[in-house]
Order: sequence, then C-alpha cells, then structure tokens
Amino acid sequence: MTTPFASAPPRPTEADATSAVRQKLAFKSGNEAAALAARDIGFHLMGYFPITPSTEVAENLSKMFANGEHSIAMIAGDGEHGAAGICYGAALGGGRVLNVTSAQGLLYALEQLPVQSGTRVPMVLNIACRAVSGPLDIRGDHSDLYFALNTGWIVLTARDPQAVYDMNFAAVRIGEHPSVRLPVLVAYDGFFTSHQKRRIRVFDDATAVKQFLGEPAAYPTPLDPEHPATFGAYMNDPDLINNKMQLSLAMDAAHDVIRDVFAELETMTGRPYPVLDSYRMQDAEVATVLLNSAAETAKEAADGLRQTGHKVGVLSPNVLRPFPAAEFRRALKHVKAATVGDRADSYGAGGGNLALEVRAALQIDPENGTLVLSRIYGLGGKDFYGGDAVTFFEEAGTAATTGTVAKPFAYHGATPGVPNGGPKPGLLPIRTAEVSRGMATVRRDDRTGRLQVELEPMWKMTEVPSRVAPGHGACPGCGIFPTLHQVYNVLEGDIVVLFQTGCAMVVTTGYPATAHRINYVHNLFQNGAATLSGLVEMYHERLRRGELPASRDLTFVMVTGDGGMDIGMGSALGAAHRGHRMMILEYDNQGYMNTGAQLSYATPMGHRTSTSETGSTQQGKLYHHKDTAQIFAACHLPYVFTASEGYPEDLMRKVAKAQWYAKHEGLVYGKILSFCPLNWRTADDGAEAVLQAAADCCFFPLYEIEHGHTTITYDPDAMGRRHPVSDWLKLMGKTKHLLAPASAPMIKGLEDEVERRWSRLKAMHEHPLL
Ligand SMILES: Cc1ncc(C[n+]2csc(CCOP(=O)(O)OP(=O)(O)O)c2C)c(N)n1
Ligand code: SF4
Ligand SMILES: [Mg+2]
Repeated sequence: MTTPFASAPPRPTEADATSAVRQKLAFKSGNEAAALAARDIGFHLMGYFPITPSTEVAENLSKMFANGEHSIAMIAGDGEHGAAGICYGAALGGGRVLNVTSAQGLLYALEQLPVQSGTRVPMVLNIACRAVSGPLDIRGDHSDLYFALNTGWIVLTARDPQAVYDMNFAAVRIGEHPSVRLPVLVAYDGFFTSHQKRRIRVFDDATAVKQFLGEPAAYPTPLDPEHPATFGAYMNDPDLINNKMQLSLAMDAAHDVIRDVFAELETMTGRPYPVLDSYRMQDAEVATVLLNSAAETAKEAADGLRQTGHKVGVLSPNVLRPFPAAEFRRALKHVKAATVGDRADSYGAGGGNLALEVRAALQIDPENGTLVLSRIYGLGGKDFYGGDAVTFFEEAGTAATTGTVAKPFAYHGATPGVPNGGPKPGLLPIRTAEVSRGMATVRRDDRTGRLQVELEPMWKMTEVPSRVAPGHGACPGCGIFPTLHQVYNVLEGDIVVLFQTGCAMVVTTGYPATAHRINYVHNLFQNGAATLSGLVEMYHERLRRGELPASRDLTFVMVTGDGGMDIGMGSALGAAHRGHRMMILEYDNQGYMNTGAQLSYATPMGHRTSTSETGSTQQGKLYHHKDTAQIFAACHLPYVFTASEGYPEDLMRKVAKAQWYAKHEGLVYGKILSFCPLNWRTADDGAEAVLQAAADCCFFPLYEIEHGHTTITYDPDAMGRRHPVSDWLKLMGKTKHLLAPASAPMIKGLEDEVERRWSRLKAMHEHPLL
C-alpha cells in the first residue's frame, strides 16, 4: 500500500505535534461542530429558520445561550427569506453574522443572496445540504447547494465534522478580506456529515483564535450618522455590469486569499486544506471526482483497487466558488479518464454542474486529453457505497482503455421500476353520500344576519366515516387527528384539502401510502394558501365554462400548523384579501413540532422549545404569542373563529358556519388549539385537562367574529371557571420551569398579557360594532 492520505487532513489524535495552538478532542457531529465554531468565533448575531437537517445548529446554540456559554443574538426569522433579510441587515451593521439552512430553506432565501454579494457584505451561511422538494425528501444531496453556485457567494465545502468546524473560521477570514468582501457558504452533507459524530479537535486557546480571526474591518455602515451613505442604490446600465465585474474580480482575488487563509489555518491547526483535495493522484491513470462525504468512500475504494494494481485516485474540491479550474487542470494532466459524480442534476444540460465545470476547465488546455464521464448519483440521500465508487472507477477505466466514452452522461443507481407496479390501493375513496349526513344544519337568522347551527347528537357523529384513514404515523395522543375528525364530522359533501408542510402532512402521506380518502394536495408551508386559491379559481372558471358538471359541489379547506402561519402568513393574507371561497384551518400546537419543537411565533412567552431553551440565563421564549386570529380579523373576513379540540361541540358548530361562509361568501380562518403530548411534555392522555386549562385561564379564548362582530363562545369568568395561568402551566413539562420563584417576572408578564388580550376581547364582545 502507498501512503493512505496524500493530502487529506490527518485523523485527530490527542497529542498534535504540528499544531501551533492548544486543541482538545471532542466527539461531534457536523451540526455540533458548526455550533461550536459559531460559539468560538463569537458571531454578533445569528438569523435562522428551522429546517432539517440544519436545525440542530440553532438548537445547540440555543442550549449554549441559555447556559450563558455565548452571547450571540439569536433571531428566529418568520421564514428563511426573513432570516436572510435579518442577516443582511445585521451584516450591514458591521458585526459578524451567521445563518444556517438546507434545501427549500436555501431556495426560499435565494433571492437575498445576490443582494448581499452584490453589495459586498460578508457573512457566513452554513448549508447542511439536502434534496430540494418536490417530491419532499429530507435527506442529503446537493440539489440545494447547486442553486447557490451563481449567487456570487464564495462556496467552501466540508467533507466531515472537522472540516465543518475549520471551514467556519476560514469563512470569516476569507469573506472579510479587503480584496474579497463577499459572503461565504460552508456546505456539508445533510445527515452524512450533519448528524454523524466523529472525533474532532476544537480550539482550547481563545487568544490564538482571536488572533487568527482579527477584528472585522471597519466599513461604512448605516449605524454611523457621522458618515451617511446609501446602501443598495438603484443601478442601471452601464453601472450594473461594472458592479458585477467587480464581484467577478473579487472572486478571482479570492483564489489567492483562500490559499493563504488555508495555509494559516494549517499552521495553526496542523490540518491541511488544499483547494483541491487529491488522493493517490500522483501516478493515477483513472480518477473519480466527488464532492464532500462520498469522496471519502471513494478513497477507501481506491485503496482496494490500488492493492490489485489499478492506478486510481480521487479528487474532491474543498472550494467550489471560485472554481479551482487550474488545480483540476494540473491534477488531471496525465489522467486518461475521470468519472465525475454529481449529487444533483442540471436537468437537460447533459451533466451535473461539477462534471460540466471540470470538462470546461480541461477544455482550454490543448494538451489535456482526459475523457470525462458525468454520473448523477445519490439523489435524495441514496447511499453511495464503496461498490458504487468501484463502478465509477471501472467506467472511467473502460473509457481509458478504449479511448472513447460510451455514455458521457448517465444516472447511477436509479432503477427502472416495475411495469404496472404503481402504489397499492389502500382504503377506497370515500363516496359523497357517505359524508353528506346532515350532521349540522346551518341557517341564517334574518334578524341578526348571523348563522345558526343545529348539531345532531354527538353519538350520531361517530357514524360518519372518516375522510382520513387510521394507521398514519402520528405520535400516540397527538391532537391533530381528533381535531381533524371533529372538523370532518360536520363538513358536508365533497372536500378538497390542501395540507401545508407539518406533522399532519408528514405522518399521512409517506409514499407510496396515503391516509387521505379524499382529494389531497400538498404544497410547502410558505405557499399553500396561494396554491389552494389558484385551485379554487380554476374550479369556478371551469364550472363557468361548462367544463365541469354544474352539479359538482366542492368545499376547499387548507390545513396548516401554526408554523405555517409564520412562514406562510404573506401567502395566507394575500388569499384572505382576495377573498377566495375557501377555509384556512390552523391547528395550533404552539411550535414547529414536525422538525423537533422549535419556537413558532405562536409559542407563548416563557415556554421551552428547542430554540428557546431554559438554563441559567434564559427561561424559554422571550416574547409573546402571535394573535393570528386578530390578524385575520383585520382582513375583514366574513368569519374568523378560535376553537379547541377540548370543546368539540363549540368547534363543530364553528366549522359548520365556516363551511357555509366559505361556500357562499369568501375566505374563512379558524385557529384550533391542538394537543402535542410529545413536545408539550405531558402524558399521552392529558389532552382534556391541558386544553381545558388553556381556555379556563383565558390564554386561549374561544370566540368567533362574524362579519366583524365578536362573540365569546366560552366565558370562564361567567361560568365561574376562571383559573390563574399557572394552573395551566403546571400541567406541562415544557413550562414547569416557569413555576420556580426565579421565573416570577416571566409569569407575571404572561399573565398581564393574557389579561390584557382577554379584557380587550370582552370589550369587543360587549360593543355592538365590534
Ligand atoms: C422553506 C422551508 N423551511 C423550513 C422547512 C422545515 N419545516 C417543515 S415543517 C416545519 C414546521 C411546521 O410547523 P407547523 O406549521 O407548526 O406544523 P407542526 O409541525 O407543528 O405540525 C418546518 C420548520 C420546510 N419544509 N420548508
Ligand atoms: S410531534 Fe406533536 S403534533 Fe407532531 S405527531 Fe407528535 S404529538 Fe402530533
Ligand atoms: Mg405547530
């Protein structure tokens, strides 16, 4: 065997003779490494929005913050677009800024990326790379990262947790260098790197770290009234092309800066990061080129092939922007053929981005005859094993021997599927007659103009077959499905549902199965309302044109979580103002539960979530819950209501009214408090007590607003059932910390706000115009 590691970083050992700074061993995942680096760098501010698999970075930092281990200002955006805006503003303010995202999150933020590079404002954005939707897939590939290649950001890649840690330090230095001044992406593989723990070395010498980073250079900022400046001027021909050329020159300059910063980092840590990592390439005749973690698999495959006399090697860039074209030319000079694997396709281009750029790099060297094969592999997190790497080497070997490439571009690892082998049919679709049972009778009171609802006895409701089948994957005791059953019990006739991303969606539609027995659509939770409104209008237009039978009578319902009413608020308000005939039903479980219980804006103050941790210096969420019902009330909708799974009759009455209004007048919004035993940290059968207590302490008042008139439908004061907020808080593990004496000011703040909102609501209830 020849030297196993020609240029890759050596494995960490306790004693490190080559390192100039004290380090200690740790056993960390990529996400943990990114969080530790953030703490050690001491960013001023982090703007973020949770998305798997990158969320853990913010969660780890939240834990550390709560325990006083750093003082990075952590701001949860209303979505990734908002988070990117927060970061841009903060970076304009002159401090060091961090963001972390993945997949759809990166795409949702994408529009902001050229804004930031175009104005030359450095910051660091970590991407735990994940497949871009759709279909929705949470596992790792590079389809998100590739969208960012043309944004003018420097792109560093990190093949393992150690590299994630190290690259974050490098990113700060490179981005802030006066001849670069660009934001920097650090891209590592979702799950493969973000979640797998490895032995890494972390700094144990704050002074040396400080010295390496230096102070951020002083540049004009909008925070300096002595030197007013315009940031982001309107710019047309010919200035824009000059602006872009300067950006391009900054990318060129970054080549040398990156090399120098990596060299300094090596002196400091003992870990080399060549711009192009090359493994056993000195005499290689055949090569495989791969990005990040898959390259490590290929190195092991190369070792095996070397033992049987094959001259093979592996190339893997540590930097994608600026693209290391010269380094590729040098490394491939004497290589006969190379297979370039891309974990994302550039559809229709005849190759993945990496393959096309390697080809382009070689093309300008008349002496280079390397044949390049492009292979798309590992999409949606499909594993890449040693055997796959061997195939890549073999395919390149055949090309080297024959002097031709039989297949310049192909997918590797895709299977053709089984003819006629579609998803197995599940429960039969529900028939209209089965669900048109008249469980609620709705009529308008001519005197008041309001709707009156008569419900059939509750026992009769059990006869209505459910539109959602059992056997879904929700946690035991989850409140979403009892809530949905209550809703479905009174909805008459044919329903079309759109579920936004969240627990309700994820646990019911794992391909090839579905729990939905009616027409169901999913769109991501930033845009469900717009999507459903389009469908509603197409329905009416096709009815009008006679393309659908006049007898077709559909009700359109969007189901969303409270998180969906953060990131999707713009889309929902747009639909509300346009007044489409549809319902938006929000099940409010007070957090982003599907991604591991991060705070949503609906999370009440003081409640613990994985991004509003509790510890010696922080007790849960720092600000009050969003009053989404009142926001929709301000849109002057025909009907707005709040309800709780714990008050089924009240809920069903309101849903029956909502359906009437959604069919006859326009958009209706309802917010339903929904139990989440897992993340509220209660017993699975604790729903009744907790939901009742939330209403009895007036935290979650039950009311409706019909054509602008507010009616409280459950008044704990009048019923003699009013309890203090603490009676509700003591029922949940997520709020137990608030009962400690140290949290008294927090409880007082929550109680005061609950009382203020309740008194306001009562005043509206009593006022004839409100
Ligand atoms: C653009 C984008 N950002 C983030 C995510 C990750 N994500 C999926 S569901 C979800 C939380 C949804 O919260 P909520 O709407 O309250 O529903 P719940 O999970 O609580 O049922 C998040 C953050 C995503 N899928 N897309
Ligand atoms: S995490 Fe909560 S909301 Fe999601 S399925 Fe489990 S109990 Fe239901
Ligand atoms: Mg939620």
